[in-house]
Amino acid sequence: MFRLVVIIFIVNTFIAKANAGDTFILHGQIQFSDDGMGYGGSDVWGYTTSEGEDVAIMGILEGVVFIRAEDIAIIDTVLGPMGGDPYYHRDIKTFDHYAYVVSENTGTNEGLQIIDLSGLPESVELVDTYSYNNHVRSHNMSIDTATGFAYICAQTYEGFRVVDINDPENPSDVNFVYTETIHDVFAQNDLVYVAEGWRGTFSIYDLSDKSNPALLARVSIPNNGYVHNIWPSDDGNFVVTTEESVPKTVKIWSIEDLDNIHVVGEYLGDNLVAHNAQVLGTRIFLSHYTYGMVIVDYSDPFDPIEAAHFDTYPQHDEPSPPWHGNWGIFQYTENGYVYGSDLNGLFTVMIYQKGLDHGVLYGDVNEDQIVNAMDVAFLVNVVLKDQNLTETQWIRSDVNFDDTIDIFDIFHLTDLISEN
Ligand SMILES: [Ca+2]
Ligand SMILES: [Ca+2]
Ligand SMILES: [Ca+2]
Ligand SMILES: [Ca+2]
Repeated sequence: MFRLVVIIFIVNTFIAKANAGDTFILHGQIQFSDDGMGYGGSDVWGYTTSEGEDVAIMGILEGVVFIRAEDIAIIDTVLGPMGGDPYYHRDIKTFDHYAYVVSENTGTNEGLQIIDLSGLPESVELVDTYSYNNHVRSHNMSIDTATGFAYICAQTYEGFRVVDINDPENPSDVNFVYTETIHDVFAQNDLVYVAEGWRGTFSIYDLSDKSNPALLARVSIPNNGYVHNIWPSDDGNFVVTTEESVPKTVKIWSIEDLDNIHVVGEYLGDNLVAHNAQVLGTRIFLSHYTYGMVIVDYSDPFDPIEAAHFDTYPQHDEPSPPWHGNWGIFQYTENGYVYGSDLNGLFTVMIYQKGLDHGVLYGDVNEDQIVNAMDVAFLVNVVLKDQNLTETQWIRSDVNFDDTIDIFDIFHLTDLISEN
């Protein structure tokens, strides 16, 4: 009898591990050269070919490099400007079969680089560079892929350019939106979210009328650090902000009511300063400087938890500055890859598989550390028979967090199980 119990326990543990938590495994790395001071690597983005092959695009010392994720093979490098910026800031986005690159540097191929990706996975081609009214440098950009407009942070750090790229090889500036300060921008479906640096604010603009931008909201972050980046949730009900100052947290804000935008949850890694946040589904993907790459589960926005972590900078977890470690992270791939780019030129490919939301806590209604059909059966009983529950059971049964337990929790739990 004792032996049987032990065996069941082991099997249970195994199943629970197979279902709970995110899987985040190192696939491979490339160390690109730095400038001798430990800098050269900057942001990272990705592109999937029509054949379904994932290609990473990373800013390195000499420009941007294209790397096939599957075998970590270097495909091509497009040279970029290298002068005037000790951190070699580059920011990359894609639209149609093009990559667009901005940089803080001046020199070779300066301005907005337009790179044709139709030759991937074999090669890429720099089509042209574009600048407008002597605007050559930029810190960051975002492309609203739904509308074909690029929003490019001004080189003066005072606002953003509105650039029409519907004719992808022939961009044209159509407007300029002044903001007192700016560091980064995110655009989707004509909404433009702006991280406003030392102004201590973020703002949301409606750009449906390109000639008449409307400021929908501007929020002052109490006791702010340097407001570094902002990224909305897929449903647009939340935004996530980073502040590039020790020890300011990554913040999750409810923006459902634009007159009452407020923080609902916070996270901070061991090194006490995050860099960039990107959102996909119930996860926040963080590049977190010396702490490395982090995936935060915010399926319960009030209680975000670390779901996975990989330390790209094992030397230490010290706060910055001096700036070291993970600069960028990219997770919008087709084949489960997540890319990381580090300031010292290190490129990382991880294999990622999302686990159940919030570990196994929510949905494990019968408290046996597994979420499966038994929990659905339990929940059906609860709903049908109006069964009395302990407090813990009640919390776990409200799978969709709406403070009632009903048939929608059963639907939600069934979805959870089928998604995993
Ligand atoms: Ca960037
Ligand atoms: Ca570290
Ligand atoms: Ca269970
Ligand atoms: Ca519920």
